[in-house]
Amino acid sequence: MAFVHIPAGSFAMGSDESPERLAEAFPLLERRRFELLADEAPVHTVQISQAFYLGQHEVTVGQFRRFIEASGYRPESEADGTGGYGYNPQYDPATTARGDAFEGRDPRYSWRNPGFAQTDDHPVLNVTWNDAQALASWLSRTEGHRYRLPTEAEWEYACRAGTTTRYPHGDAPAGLEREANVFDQAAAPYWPRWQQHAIAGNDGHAFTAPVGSLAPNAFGLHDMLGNAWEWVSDWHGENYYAHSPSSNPPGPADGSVRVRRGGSWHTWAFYARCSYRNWNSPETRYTLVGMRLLREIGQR
Ligand SMILES: [Ca+2]
Ligand SMILES: [Ca+2]
Repeated sequence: MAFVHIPAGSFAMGSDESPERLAEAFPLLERRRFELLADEAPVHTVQISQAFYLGQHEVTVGQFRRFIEASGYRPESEADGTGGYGYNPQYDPATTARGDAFEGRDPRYSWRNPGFAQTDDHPVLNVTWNDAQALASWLSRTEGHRYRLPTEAEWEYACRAGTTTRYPHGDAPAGLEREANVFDQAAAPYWPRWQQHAIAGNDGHAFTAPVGSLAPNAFGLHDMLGNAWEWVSDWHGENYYAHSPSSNPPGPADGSVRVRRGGSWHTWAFYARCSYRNWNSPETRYTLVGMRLLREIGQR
């Protein structure tokens, strides 16, 4: 697993763009979507006081397989017998109560199979927050360094890499295709009803891309935006930014859902902004959700 040295520093976390401004930038989206972003505000200065190493890439299928084989750990999608989610071109979201975009849960789907082809170099999907904890604990035990998920603040600091715009390259969705595998012209033909939400560019990948296929950010990190959503360590707190500590905020002390960041290969540009927060219960596994690990500096 390749890691990149991320220096200590400070940055402006979050976004307080008004619904009006966002509506101008994303004219195809309904207004209610812009009014559900209160958890991104206020923008606040955060100090990251310790340098750290962050995975240059999302954890891959091959890396996860080596963990499973060496440790004997059973991922939740297999251990509880309910499986994960997957892409099935015959599946119709209208047939389910929740209207999920993907078929599941179904034991046919797991980290081994999200319904489309993945090599060992693609990001692992259908892994839970608890699975990520298990991988980090096992690596910490076997390698003599402390591995963990990044905090939400560490993640956004690393994603922004010194930038203050919606995306590392700027505010416009145009150009995202060079740095992020998102819902683009390659993906649109598979999802005719959402075609108009695809970015105008083509990133070359209808589904996941092998990690590191797209351009890195200024820290040298690949796929922080797009490809697979990434679990972070924090519980989600709707009002957390208003009172979080300014130095190394660890997230709320408790909660019911864990944050994931960065969007995925299936995500519209609006939801692939650096500041966007989404969340799920820690045992959620999904076709779009993977992880990236942080390694602390020094011996444990
Ligand atoms: Ca794509
Ligand atoms: Ca990602």
